[in-house]
Amino acid sequence: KQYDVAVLGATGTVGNAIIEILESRSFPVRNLFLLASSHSAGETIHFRDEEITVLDVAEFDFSKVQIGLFSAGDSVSKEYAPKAVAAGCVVIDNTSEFRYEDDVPLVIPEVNAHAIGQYKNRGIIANPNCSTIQMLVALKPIYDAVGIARINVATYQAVSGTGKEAIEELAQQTMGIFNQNPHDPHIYPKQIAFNVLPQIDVFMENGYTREEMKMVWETQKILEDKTVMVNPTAVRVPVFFGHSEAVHIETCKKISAEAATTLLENAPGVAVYDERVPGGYPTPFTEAADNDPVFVGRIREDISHPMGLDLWVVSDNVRKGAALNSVQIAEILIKKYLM
Ligand code: 11C
Repeated sequence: KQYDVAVLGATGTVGNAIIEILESRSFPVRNLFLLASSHSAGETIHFRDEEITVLDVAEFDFSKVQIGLFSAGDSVSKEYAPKAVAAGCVVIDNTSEFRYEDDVPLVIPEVNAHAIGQYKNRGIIANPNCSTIQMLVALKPIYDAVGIARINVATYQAVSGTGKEAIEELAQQTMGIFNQNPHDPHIYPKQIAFNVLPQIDVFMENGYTREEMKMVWETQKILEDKTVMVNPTAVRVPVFFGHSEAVHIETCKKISAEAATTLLENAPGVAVYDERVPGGYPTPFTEAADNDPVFVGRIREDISHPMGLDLWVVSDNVRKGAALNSVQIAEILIKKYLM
């Protein structure tokens, strides 16, 4: 069976990756409709053997499609997801607009694919934040085996998480430093080139940023476990593609580094790269960018805590953190529910 699919946000970083992944994974697309704001309508994007013209979402009739993959920002999803659902389309939404609503499933296929069936509630399936996705793909096998009481995580997040203009800002600032042609910050509050910014998204009343609180809310929702304590510090680094995370967990029962490694080697979506020699660990540029797995290295028992385990988790934030995760959800949706 084939499906008519709309990609909303088609000209963005995640939208581009969704289109490429639909093609490379041979998703059974009959007609692909590429949608964006009126500003980007009229551009063309290559898919299979065609050049497809991007349409203005405001003029699109969603009854033409069965599946909508949305990644154009919260306010766009807020406006168009209900319209698409009313027209009979199932929406897989990459924004945070519906993630925290109880009747909207929040899904990482390797972690909680069973929740996809709840799409019937509202016609919407939410895709988690990229930093949550890679962390939970790595932690789920350990959570299942020994339980996790607490997660302490520091992230090192690439600028592609912000979008195309941030990629441009890092490139311009980097070149500007060598050409003595400084490029002032526009997208970020301070220079990102050759710098590190301990702020992603806005500050909340409790002193955490919204990106950090997303990791707390989403972890508890996806694991269906409010007892898991999460303490994140989210940091933007001058990397183009691939988020890294130093993850420190306290398990409920002791697990050795060796046993955790064996679990991770057999876990779906995970690639263990942990050689304890110079360079024997995953990095965003060399391993993660343009690849699908969540890479895990530096697996070791925490010398400061009897139940502690440390991991280094790296993944392509645009692919597994967004586009690939959405397409994987769509694959399960069609196989299990829409066939
Ligand atoms: C970043 N994690 O790296 C963000 C981007 O809630 O889907 C994704 C925001 C989201 O800036």
